[in-house]
Amino acid sequence: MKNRLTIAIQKKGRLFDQSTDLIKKSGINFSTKGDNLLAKSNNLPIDILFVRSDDIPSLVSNGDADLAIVGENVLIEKSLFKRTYIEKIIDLGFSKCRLSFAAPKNNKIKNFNNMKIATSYPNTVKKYLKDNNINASVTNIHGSVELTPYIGMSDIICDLVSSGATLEANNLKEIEVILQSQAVLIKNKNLTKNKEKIADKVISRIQGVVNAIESKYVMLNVDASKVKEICKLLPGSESPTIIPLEDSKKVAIHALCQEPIFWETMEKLKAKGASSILVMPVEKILN
Ligand code: PRT
Repeated sequence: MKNRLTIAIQKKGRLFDQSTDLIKKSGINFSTKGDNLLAKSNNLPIDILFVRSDDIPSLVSNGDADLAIVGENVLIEKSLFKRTYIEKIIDLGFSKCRLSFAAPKNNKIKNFNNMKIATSYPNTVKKYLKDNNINASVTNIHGSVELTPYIGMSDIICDLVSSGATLEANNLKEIEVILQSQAVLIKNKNLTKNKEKIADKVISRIQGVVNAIESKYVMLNVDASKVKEICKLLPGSESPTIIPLEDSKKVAIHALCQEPIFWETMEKLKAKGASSILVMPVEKILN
């Protein structure tokens, strides 16, 4: 594997689909068969490793994987109090969640002093307690954190929340968010020159896919006298293209908008006199 770049992604779970999708959209062809732990790309010198996301930070830090996709929550938990050779490269914008304290709904909590806290993120929680001068005990538990207050194992928990439905189903209320997280692309800091070259290509392609996610290509027609007003309404567009139309009073405006276009924006464009407003998805952007 000396001259092939290794990218580690989660084997199965919440990150798997979007991680494989992102890699494939970046033009790295590979096929996943059954329970294979390794897939070889057939168009680039790249291997994909399928592993547990918990193992990803140490694989990258040790150089067994060169790049990886992992939740930032896991990266922070594993990197606290331990020197790692990992660099965060890109916020990928998916698997967004937060690490929060939560308590049984009937529990009136004033502060966390002397509390028993159950969590799967002991390092992150201990750092938060230390930074905030809170004296509490932390118990590490890998699953079913939400049950621990009911069996007397904890007073409060600190767990990942996305929709809040799990807390609600377990009669718990969110008290305080201590970390916001999303999937991130990480890289080993000490790649060989050859691997660095391949990594640069992959990183630039992944950035191109991520940039494109929120971007839209907008085309519309408008009276030439309204161009300035219309351009002001196009979010995140640098320098729109203005094309004369057969009707000499009118022009077409084409713009790459690097922010979402909502119905409200389209309605405002229409109110300013724009017509034939087309909003199209963008697949990749290479800046
Ligand atoms: O791969 P490995 O087995 O080591 O990891 P894992 O078991 O942690 O995997 P998985 O697939 O559960 O989570 C992978 C990553 O997804 C996490 O590290 C986070 O970065 C991200 N993520 C995003 C989440 C959630 N949202 C999430 N809601 N991970 C877990 N949850 C759990 C949470 O722990 C709680 O039990 O979902 C429940 C709460 O969800 P809501 O929607 O009810 O609030």
